[in-house]
Amino acid sequence: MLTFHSDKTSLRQANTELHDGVLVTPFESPERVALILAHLKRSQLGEIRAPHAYGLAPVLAIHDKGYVDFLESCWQRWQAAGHAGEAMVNIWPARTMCGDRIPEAISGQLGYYALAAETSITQGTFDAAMASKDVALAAVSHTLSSGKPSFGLCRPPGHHAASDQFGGYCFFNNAAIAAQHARDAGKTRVAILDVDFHHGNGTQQIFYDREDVLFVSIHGDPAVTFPYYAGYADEIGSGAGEGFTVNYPLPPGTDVTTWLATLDQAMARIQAFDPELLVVSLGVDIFEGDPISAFTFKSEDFVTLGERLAQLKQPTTFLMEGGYAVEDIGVNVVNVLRGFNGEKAE
Ligand code: SP5
Ligand code: ZN
Repeated sequence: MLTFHSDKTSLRQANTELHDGVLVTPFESPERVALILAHLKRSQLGEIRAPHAYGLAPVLAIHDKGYVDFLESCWQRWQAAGHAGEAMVNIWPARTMCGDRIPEAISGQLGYYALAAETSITQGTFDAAMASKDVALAAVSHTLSSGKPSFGLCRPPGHHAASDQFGGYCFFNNAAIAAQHARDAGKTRVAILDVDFHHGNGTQQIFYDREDVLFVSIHGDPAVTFPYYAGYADEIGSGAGEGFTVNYPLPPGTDVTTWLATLDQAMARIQAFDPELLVVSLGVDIFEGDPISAFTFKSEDFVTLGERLAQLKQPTTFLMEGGYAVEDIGVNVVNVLRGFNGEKAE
C-alpha cells in the first residue's frame, strides 16, 4: 500500500497541552509520525511518497475564510500582543453571551475559533496543518486515480476540526477535505468511517445536512468522554442529510468483541449507502494502552479491524487521526494496513 508523508508535519512542535488542570507536553507529538514511519519502513508495507502542495482552495471548500486567516496569523498576533506562552484559549462566546460577534483582540478571536482548550497554537502549527491536508489530498488522489488503497500519514489530525473551529489537536479537517476533493473529482457518494476513540464532531458538523457524504462513527460515549457535546446516537443528520450521519457511542471499557459487532452494523450502513470511495479516519487510540482513551484493543486486534474493512471492497483511503501510546503506535497502524492487505500480523 502506498503511504503519503510530509516532513513538514513536524513543524508543529507544541510544548503545552492543558490536561487534567496541568500544562503537560502534548500527547499529539511529532514523534508519533516518526515512529509510524519507522515501522512502515521496517515492515516494507510499500513505497512512501511526499505530497505536492495543493494550496488553500481545497481547504476553503470546507473551512470558513475568516477561520483560515485566523489560523494563519494567530501565532504572530499572539506574540505581537506580548503573551508569554503558546496561544491558548481562556474565554468563549458561551451559551449565556451573544456569541455572533468576532472580537478584535487575538484572545477574543481564539475563543471564537476554538472548541476546546487543550490545543495550543504555536509557530509552525499552520504550516504543519497545511502539510497534513496535502498528505490527505495526495492519498485520496492516488486512490481516485488508481482505485488502489492508500494511507495518508496526516499530522496534526483533523476529525475534531469543524468548519470554523479548531480543537482536540485538530486544525484542518483532513478527512472532510479529502472527501470533498473526491466529490469535486466526480465521485457521487463518499463514505467516511471514523474509528478513532473520540467522536469526529468536526466531520459530523461539516456534512451534517448533506446526503452525498455519509459519516459513520464508533466512539466513546460522549456522556462521559471528550468531546462531550456531540456524538450521541440521536444525532442522525438534518434536512437532506437526515439519515446520513450515524453514531455508535460505546461505554468506556468496551471490549473488542462488542466493538467489532458494532463495526458490522456500521459496515451494513455503509454498504446500503453504496459509496464510490471510503475514507477511514484511522485513530488507533482504541488501543488498550492509550493514555487518554478507554477501549481495549490489543495490537493483534488491529489486524482484524483491517481485514473487516477490506470486506467492504471499496476504493479506500486511510487517514491518520489519533493514537497516543507511542511505543505501540507503529505496530498498531501497520497491523490495520496489513490486515486490509490480507497479510498477517508482525
Ligand atoms: C484526534 C484526537 O484523538 N484528539 C483527542 C483530543 C482529546 N483531548 C482531550 C482529552 C481529554 C482526556 N481526558 C482523559 C483523562 C484520562 N486520564
Ligand atoms: Zn482520538
